[in-house]
Amino acid sequence: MGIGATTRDVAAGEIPTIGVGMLGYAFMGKAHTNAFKKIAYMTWPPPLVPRLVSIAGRNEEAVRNAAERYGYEHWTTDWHDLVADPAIGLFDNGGPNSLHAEPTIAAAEAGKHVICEKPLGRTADESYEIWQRVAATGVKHLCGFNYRFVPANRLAREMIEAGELGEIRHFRGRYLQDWGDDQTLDTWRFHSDEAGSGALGDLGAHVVDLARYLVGEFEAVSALVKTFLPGREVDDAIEAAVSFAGGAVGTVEATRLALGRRNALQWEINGSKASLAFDMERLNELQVFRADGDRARGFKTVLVSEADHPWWEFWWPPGHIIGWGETFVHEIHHLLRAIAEDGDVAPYGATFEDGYRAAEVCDAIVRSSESGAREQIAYRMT
Ligand code: SOE
Repeated sequence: MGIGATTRDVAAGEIPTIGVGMLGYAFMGKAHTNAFKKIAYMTWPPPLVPRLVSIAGRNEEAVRNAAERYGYEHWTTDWHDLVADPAIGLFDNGGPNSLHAEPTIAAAEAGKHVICEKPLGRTADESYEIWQRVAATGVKHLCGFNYRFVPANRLAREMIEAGELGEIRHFRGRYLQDWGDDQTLDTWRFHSDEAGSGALGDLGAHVVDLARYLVGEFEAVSALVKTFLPGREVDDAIEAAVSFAGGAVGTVEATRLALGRRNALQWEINGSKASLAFDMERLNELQVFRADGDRARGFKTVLVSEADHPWWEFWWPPGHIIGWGETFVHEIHHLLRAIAEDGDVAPYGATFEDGYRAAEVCDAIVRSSESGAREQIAYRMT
């Protein structure tokens, strides 16, 4: 029996590749690399085939092992090598917050498209500089607010855009984790020089971005920033009462001390015609309430896994649910398509301007906690 030759759906070589340089091999290096590899065969045909050219990290043994594990062609302990490598067309920054600015700006100024994990910078000032310097180069830029790429959250955005909720009156969002209670843990996330802030930039920024993505721009915040653990340099929790430019009001909360809540990014939106609610620990489900007079009315659970649901053309038959890691597949696919087609990352992906605007809201939360007053949100424009 002959041995069949594999014939690709498209002639070999028709799908261009893009060389990837990855800064960071830990949590985000793993999540992003998993996405790069899956895009090549699960989002068929991919907009571009990611080629894992090189990975950079501070610890030589760890980064060499990561290169071998994931299949990067090269590894280095100096991120400058990624910026200088002509084979790299996409620079992916998954490093600590203190290492977001310089490498990302350098990569963009070397003509490479860039993705940078959230928070973009440690402060609004730093985020603004990153946005401005990178935008000036003309490369595509995406800030890693991956929860925009949960199918349920994209479906919610599309329902809101279609007017199915009516006038939006409330947004209440909270990101609850509990690993912050582990005082034996030594992570850059606990050091103010490396992280900038604690739960605020790490978790609160996600809530702020989702609020901007689903409801719109913030108008003002009245907030408290709280550190519980003795000797901790950064905040453990934030609580904010917020108003939106469109008239809605609500709350933003983030904590690393909600014992029992492992990764509970939860939001609820109440409109004049309907309400929606979501919980990351049940990420395939969207809770929907329609005030349409139905006697059996009440929140219903929509399993967001139908063929016509966002990104489900990549996956499985209905009900065969996906996981947290797939949000990065959707996110990076979105960027690769923008690169391949010279399209826009906005409005469904977060650009560096979104990264800056989230930082401006986070800075206002800190200012309000210090002043005890409500702080208005004012964005610096280009
Ligand atoms: C915090 O532990 C963290 O890793 C965040 O930094 C990520 O942004 C979030 O997606 C998961 O939790």
